[in-house]
Amino acid sequence: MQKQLKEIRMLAEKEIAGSKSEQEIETLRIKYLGKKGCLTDVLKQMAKLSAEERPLIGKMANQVRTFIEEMIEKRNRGIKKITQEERLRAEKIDVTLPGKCRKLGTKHPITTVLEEIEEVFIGMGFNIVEGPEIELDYYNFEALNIPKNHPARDEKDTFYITDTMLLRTETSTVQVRTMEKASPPIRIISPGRVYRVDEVDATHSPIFHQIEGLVVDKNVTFADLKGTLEKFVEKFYGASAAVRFRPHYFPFTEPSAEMDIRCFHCQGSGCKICKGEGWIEILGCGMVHRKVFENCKINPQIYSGFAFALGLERLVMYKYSIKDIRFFYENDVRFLKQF
Ligand code: 2NL
Repeated sequence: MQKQLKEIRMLAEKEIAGSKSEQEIETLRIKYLGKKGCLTDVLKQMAKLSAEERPLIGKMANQVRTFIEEMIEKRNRGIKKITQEERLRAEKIDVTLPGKCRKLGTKHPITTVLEEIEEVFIGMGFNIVEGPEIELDYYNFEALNIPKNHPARDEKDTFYITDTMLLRTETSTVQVRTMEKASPPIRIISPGRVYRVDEVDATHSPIFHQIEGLVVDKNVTFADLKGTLEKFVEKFYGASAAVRFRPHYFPFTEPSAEMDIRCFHCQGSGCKICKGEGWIEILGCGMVHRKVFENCKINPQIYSGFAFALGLERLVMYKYSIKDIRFFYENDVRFLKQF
C-alpha cells in the first residue's frame, strides 16, 4: 500500500504540473481526492491492514492528501496569474494613439432661427407652449370662429384624418387650448409644425413651421400689439428695420392686419426680392375676436388681447438668402453645414 500511495503521489504531481486550466485541475482533484478517487480507494483497503501498519499508512495517506491539495492550490494560483497576464497583454491600450474624431453636426437653420425668436419673446415675458399636431377640427377651426362653410376648411387645403380629426393648419390650436385652461394674464408663443395640402415648389411645402403669439390681459390694445411686434422686429432684424401695418381680414381677429418689414435688400426702393414693393409681408395679426374669447370661456367685457402668426421658413429664407424651401427638408449635409 505504501507503494500505491507513492505512485498516486507521483502521478498526481506530474498530472497537476501539466494541467493548463482551472477546469482541468478540478477534474484532477476529483480523480485523486474525490469520493470515488484514487486516494479513497486506497483508504478503503485499510481494514485489511494490521494494527501496527494502520496508523503508519493512515499518516502517509494524509500526507499524500495534503501534498496533492497544496499542489492543486499552487497550480491554480499559477494558472490564474498566467491568464491574468495574458488578459493584460491582450487588453493593452496605447494611450498615445490619435483619438477617433467624431464630426459634430450643426443646428438646422430652422432651429437656429426659432431659438433666436424664442429668446426675443422670452425676454419680453412670454412663455413657450407646445401642443399636438393631430388635432380636433374644433380647435383648428370651430373655436377660432372659422365657420363650417369657410374656404379654409376645404378638404382640398386641409389634411383630414377623420370627419373630426385633422393635421393642424396653424398653431392657434395651442393658444385656444391654453386659453381654455389658464386664466389671464396670458403671454405665450406657440411654435411648431403645421400642415396644409399644397403642391411642392420653391416656396411651398405641405409641412412647414409657424410661430403664433397670444397676449390676453385687461386693457390690452392695438398699441400693445404694435409695440410688441415692432420691438420684436428691432431685436431680430436690428435697429434700422422698419415695419408697416396694412388692414386685413381674419375670422379670429378684429381688427386684423398684416405686418410688412421694409425690404432689407433694397431698403424700400423696390427690387426682385420684394417684387418692386419695397416691403415684405412677414406676419398676420390682430385683436382677438370676441367670439374666440367666448368659446374659451374668457369674458371679453373684462379682457382683451392680441394674436399674431408668422411662417418660420420664409423668415429663414430671407435671413440666409435661401432660394428654395425644399433645401430645408432634404437633410443634405452640403446644405446644412453652411449654417
Ligand atoms: C395668417 C395669420 C393669424 C392669429 C393668426 C389667433 C389665435 C387665436 C386668436 C386669434 Cl387663439 N388669432 N391667431 C391671429 C392673426 C393672424 O394668422 O396669415 N393666417 C393664415
